Parts: sequence; structure tokens; C-alpha cells
Amino acid sequence: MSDQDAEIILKDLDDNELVQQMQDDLYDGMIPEVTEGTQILLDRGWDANMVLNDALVEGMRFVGEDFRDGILFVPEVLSAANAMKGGMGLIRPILAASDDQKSTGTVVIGTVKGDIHDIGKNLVGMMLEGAGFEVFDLGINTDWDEFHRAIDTHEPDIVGMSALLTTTMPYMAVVIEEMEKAGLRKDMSIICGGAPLNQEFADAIKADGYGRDAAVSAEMAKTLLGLNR
Ligand code: B1M
Repeated sequence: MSDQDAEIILKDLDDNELVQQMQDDLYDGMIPEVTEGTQILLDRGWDANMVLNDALVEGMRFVGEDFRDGILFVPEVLSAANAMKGGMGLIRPILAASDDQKSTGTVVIGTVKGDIHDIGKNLVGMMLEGAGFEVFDLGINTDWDEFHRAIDTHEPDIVGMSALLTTTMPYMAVVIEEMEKAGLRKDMSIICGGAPLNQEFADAIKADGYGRDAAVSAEMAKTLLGLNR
């Protein structure tokens, strides 16, 4: 067996090497390895937030950058996001049980009425989760009533809408108008995205942000909450 083929025993690595290896494994979409690495760090007494931020979120940041720069494509990003979710599956219950844990913020997100495209919206949701947001995903074909119910239930900081069809984009304006009528608009930010949208459209419907891609959207969401300087 050559050195290159040598199997890396995660538990034999020191903390720094392990974090580095986990970020590489996350980039490569290796779900069992990322999950195992997460468990090892937790077993070594690492704080769950540190594991999340230093290993998983930081690893996902590299993925997001390479996706934005055209080095990675949708299948690889989905694999990486699933690997991150493997680790997050171990961390989520610990964070949920801790009193002082505050998420970065809360987002309600959905693909708007009439539209069943969800790959981009799912990526945005995963990137938001990677950035520490609690994400409530309403799925596809989401009408105002569903958004309204979710807003009442979750009181999000941000409402996110996705559309891939020129025929469904205008429904975003309907949701924003209904939010205004219901007196909800001033309490939360609205972000929108999808291949046919642009900044001009987002401005026209009075959204607070337009997300060109998933990585940009997660950063934008943090900026809207004043978390980026
Ligand atoms: Co459809 N489709 N499709 N389709 N489809 C498009 C959108 C289309 C451009 C293809 C084409 O004709 N060239 C065209 C729309 C034309 C138009 O409106 N002008 C089209 C059409 C016409 C249709 C149907 C009407 C076809 C038919 O039945 N005759 C039909 C519509 C059904 C419906 O929705 N009612 C339909 C169906 C489908 C499939 C079901 C087969 C499938 C969807 C599967 C799924 O999503 N689960 C599908 C697909 C895959 C596509 C294309 C090929 C790819 C879309 C995609 O997933 N891209 C698409 C062509 C294209 O866009 N090149 C096409 C990858 C994804 C990562 O990118 O979604 O842009 P995207 O998301 C990005 C950003 O936009 C942004 O971040 C994401 C990640 O970087 N983003 C956000 C997205 N949402 C965001 C939200 C945010 C922020 C950023 O904040 C909340």
C-alpha cells in the first residue's frame, strides 16, 4: 500500500490535524468521516459551538467560496452540505438542550406559489444553517397563507423566498404586500433569490436583499442582522 492509500485514523490525529481533516472530508462530502470527527471532538470535551464553528461552518465556508468561484458545482455542494448535516445531527441536540445557546437568527424560507424548483432554495437553507441560522423550510409551491402561518409560529428575523420561473417571480411581491397589510413587514427582513431574479427586481418589490447564490445569501443574511462588520 502506498503512503497515499494509507488510511487516516481520525482518532489518532491531534485536535488541529483532526479539524483540518474534517474540513477536507466535508469538502469531499464524506458523511461518515465528518460525523466520526465530530463525535471525536465532542468526546475530547470540545464545546459543541466550537465544533460547529471551527470545524463544520469553517469547512462549509471553503465550499461556499469555491461554489461561488465556479470551482465546485451543485452535486459537490449538496454532498458537502449533507456531510455537514451528518456532523450537525450530533451537535443539534446538544445546542438545543443548552439554555444559553442562541442561534445566529431565524429564517423562514420557501419556494413561492406555482414553483416546484427547490435545489437552489435547499442550498440556501443549508448554507444559512451552516452560518448558524435556525431555518424553517416551507418547501415548494408556498402561498401567502403558509408564509403567514410560519411567520406567526416562528417569528423569524428573515423571510426568504425563492423562484425559478419568470411566471412565479411576481408572487414574491404579493407576499411582501400581504406582510405589509398584516403589519409584519417592519419586524423582519426579506431576502429573495432564484436564477431569473436580479437586484433591480428585488428593489422593485422592496425586498431587503437579493441573493445571487447560496454563499452570498448566507453572508447577506448575517449582514442584515448586523452580524457582519
Ligand atoms: Co425547470 N425551468 N421547469 N425544472 N429548470 C428552468 C428554471 C428554466 C430556466 C429551464 C429553461 O427553459 N431553460 C425554465 C424557466 C423559464 C422561465 O421561467 N423563463 C424552466 C421551466 C420552463 C420549467 C417547467 C415549466 C417545464 C415544464 O414543465 N414545461 C417546469 C415548471 C414546474 C413548476 O415549477 N411549476 C420545470 C420543472 C423542472 C424540474 C422539476 C424538472 C426540475 C426541478 C427539480 C427541483 O428543483 N427539484 C427543473 C430544473 C432542474 C430546472 C433547471 C434546469 C435547473 C434549476 C436548478 O436547480 N439550478 C432550470 C434551468 C436553469 O436554471 N439553468 C430550469 C441549480 C440551482 C443551484 O440554481 O435554483 O438558480 P438556482 O439557485 C441558486 C441561485 O439562484 C440562488 O442560490 C442558489 C444556489 O446558488 N437562489 C437563492 C435560489 N433561491 C434563492 C433564494 C434566496 C437567495 C438565493 O433567498 C431566499
